[in-house]
Amino acid sequence: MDAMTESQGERVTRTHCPYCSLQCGMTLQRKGRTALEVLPWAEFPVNEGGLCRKGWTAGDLRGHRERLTTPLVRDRATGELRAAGWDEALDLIASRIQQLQTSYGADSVAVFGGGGLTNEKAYQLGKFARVALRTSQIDYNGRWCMSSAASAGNQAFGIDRGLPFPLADLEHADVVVLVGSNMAETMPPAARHLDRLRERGGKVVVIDPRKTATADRADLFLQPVPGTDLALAQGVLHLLDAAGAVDEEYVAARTTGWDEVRRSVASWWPERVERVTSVVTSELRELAALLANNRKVMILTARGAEQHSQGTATVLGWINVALALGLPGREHAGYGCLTGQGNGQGGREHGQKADQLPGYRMIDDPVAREHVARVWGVPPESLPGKGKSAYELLDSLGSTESGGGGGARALLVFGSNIVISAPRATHVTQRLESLDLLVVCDIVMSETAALADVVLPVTQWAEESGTMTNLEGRVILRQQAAEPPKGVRSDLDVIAGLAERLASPVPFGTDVEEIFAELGRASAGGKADYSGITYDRIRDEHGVFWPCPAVTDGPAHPGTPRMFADAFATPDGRARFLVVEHAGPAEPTDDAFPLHLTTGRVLAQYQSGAQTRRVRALPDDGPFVEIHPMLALRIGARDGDAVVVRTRRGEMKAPAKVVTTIRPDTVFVPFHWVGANRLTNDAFDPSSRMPEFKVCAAEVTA
Ligand SMILES: Nc1nc2c(c(=O)[nH]1)N[C@H]1C(S)=C(S)[C@@H](COP(=O)(O)OP(=O)(O)OC[C@H]3O[C@@H](n4cnc5c(=O)[nH]c(N)nc54)[C@H](O)[C@@H]3O)O[C@H]1N2
Ligand SMILES: Nc1nc2c(c(=O)[nH]1)N[C@H]1C(S)=C(S)[C@@H](COP(=O)(O)OP(=O)(O)OC[C@H]3O[C@@H](n4cnc5c(=O)[nH]c(N)nc54)[C@H](O)[C@@H]3O)O[C@H]1N2
Ligand code: SF4
Ligand SMILES: [Mo]
Repeated sequence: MDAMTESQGERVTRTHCPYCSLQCGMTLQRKGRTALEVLPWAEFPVNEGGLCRKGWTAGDLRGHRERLTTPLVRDRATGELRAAGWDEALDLIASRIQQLQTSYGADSVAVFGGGGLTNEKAYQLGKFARVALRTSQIDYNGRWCMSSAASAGNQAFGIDRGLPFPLADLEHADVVVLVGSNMAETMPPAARHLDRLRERGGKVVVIDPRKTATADRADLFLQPVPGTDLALAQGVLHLLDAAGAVDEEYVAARTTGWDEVRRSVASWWPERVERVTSVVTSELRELAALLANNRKVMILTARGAEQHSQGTATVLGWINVALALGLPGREHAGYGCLTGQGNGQGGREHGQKADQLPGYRMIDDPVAREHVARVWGVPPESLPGKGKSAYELLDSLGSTESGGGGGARALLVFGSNIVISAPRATHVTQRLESLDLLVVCDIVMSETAALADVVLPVTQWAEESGTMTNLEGRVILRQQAAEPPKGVRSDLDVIAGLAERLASPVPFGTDVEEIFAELGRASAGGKADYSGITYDRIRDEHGVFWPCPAVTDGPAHPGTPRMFADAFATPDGRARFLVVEHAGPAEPTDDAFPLHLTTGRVLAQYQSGAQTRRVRALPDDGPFVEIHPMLALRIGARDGDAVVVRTRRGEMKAPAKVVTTIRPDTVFVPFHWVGANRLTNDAFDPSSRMPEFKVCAAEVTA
């Protein structure tokens, strides 16, 4: 298909939405010199022309008056940011980095990436950190996104790909169970698959402490106490075993570890589950019966189940259920994670994660180091080892004299608005303020950029090309539709410019297709093998699913839309049942903080809001505190009254939104504005290092 065509003198480009992991296909039509009109791209199978309101309005950030168009440098005398030339800004960053590394070593400089960056940027950033900076200190905001599901997938299946099947398979299932996903608001065009499934007579189950717009589509809705999903999964498995619903043949042929897991759920009888989760036994039995009596069952987790100090264990608990039913590998059935950011999947495959090299290779594996170092043209022993995870990296920033953890003294941020989105954000902001050098590349003056010593203005989605990997593992093409504003450069230019000034042993290019080809070579033979994918194939095939190895003698590999039909990616090809124990939230409620605080999203805003709060067509009413009428009565607040939410970390004030759809013992605050993360707990999952964004102890007062 011709991606860029001339129609009636106007340029039309097929590309994808800049925001979430659905990566909806869209057509951009150039209007006049700079404006772009968003139009449907009906043939793209994931969204079939449908977009949510964030997608329809995505073009509004182009030509926005708050768009950054010149580098800014903080003037030491006045403390203010002032305009600077690119050479001045890049020279300054490079010389400060060199001074710091000479005095304090390579790890005194850290890099923080983002799951919204293209594969090419993520790859170059990981390589830049290890080769040009020689620092081990690199991680990214994807650690806060689906890392618990990634960790569980790796342990149970030997591989981590969000959905192991195309999204449209949902509509052919008999039952879809959504554990902690508000799909109708976080991926609206995906909800059509639920509607079609129900039209066919299939059933949707939603598990959420709030009766969301997604729960309105459910045939069965369970409303557990936040942080108790693992107990629920254990209870379901207990009932399935008791009912003889376990697929013994599948378990024997394709898995290991069932006997231990079977024993571990023996004591999770329904009454005990009800005491922990508050889900009544009849509802639990109803769910177990639905799962036992249907063949094509899909269990999908999202952030509600995953952003917990037991996130990995919780996902493993649900994977145990899926394995017992024999689902993974069966047609139109299985377990999957709904990833989040535009390139949440690809972002973690190419080396921005503290412990990973491209192709989903592990940085402490000598064979992986050897392979990647050869592609990079550097000695394997020059590559640093494993760094710290996102929160640990931020928590350690600054010298010990400044109250820091003796970690890095400089931080380069590409594609994250940490001040809003980090847990225990007040503390993290203090850590950022204690740095000797903070550099932020962004398209607008985010709250994090506002703290920086140097701000670099970069291109945004419609102004650049590159690949993204959506929630299905489908590698798709973002195609440039317009020229960037004068003065703006790509993240790739920034990386190349700094690498040159830092006397990198190898040069960094900026040609996206060449970078993609190198990424393919670096990933070849790894778990996420992209070596058989080319830009032309992506254009012709509506994206290509990894793994897709290069084939030298014979027809091209077709890509892998569906995984696990014959084997899992573990050494013996079998999936692992793993014993997990429910422990509950890291911070239980008590007399001082008797409520569960949970956080999440609303339809019209995206993440830290840096982008969507600036789009005028999207409603921006600021944060709110969602509470139940019974709680409102206890504290004497009415709908719209300002209320204060307090936790052990801090407090925030916002209008109450009184709704019957939330549990009376639970409070919900969206995190798109300053506030929610002043409250959240920085306890994290021992395996994925995912912070517990979804539950901590709180009190609300009028
Ligand atoms: N509109 C919009 N869409 C987005 C984004 C956005 O910012 N805005 N961000 C994108 C990204 S990066 C991500 S990661 C995805 C996230 O997509 P989702 O995971 O769907 O979004 P959340 O709102 O974070 O959480 C989902 C639900 O989890 C529930 N929940 C809270 N605590 C618990 C719990 O303990 N157990 C269970 N079972 N449920 C719980 C919340 O009530 C909420 O309804 O969305 C993507 N899409
Ligand atoms: N309390 C609470 N906190 C949470 C969550 C929660 O559910 N509750 N969810 C967590 C999750 S799942 C996520 S994914 C994180 C997300 O949190 P953030 O990392 O803050 O996500 P964004 O707001 O998308 O930040 C992206 C920034 O990069 C800029 N940007 C966009 N494109 C580019 C680009 O190509 N290059 C560069 N250099 N910059 C670009 C944007 O303008 C924006 O400032 O928040 C986490 N924080
Ligand atoms: S669902 Fe996600 S990818 Fe699709 S239009 Fe909305 S924000 Fe964009
Ligand atoms: Mo996310």
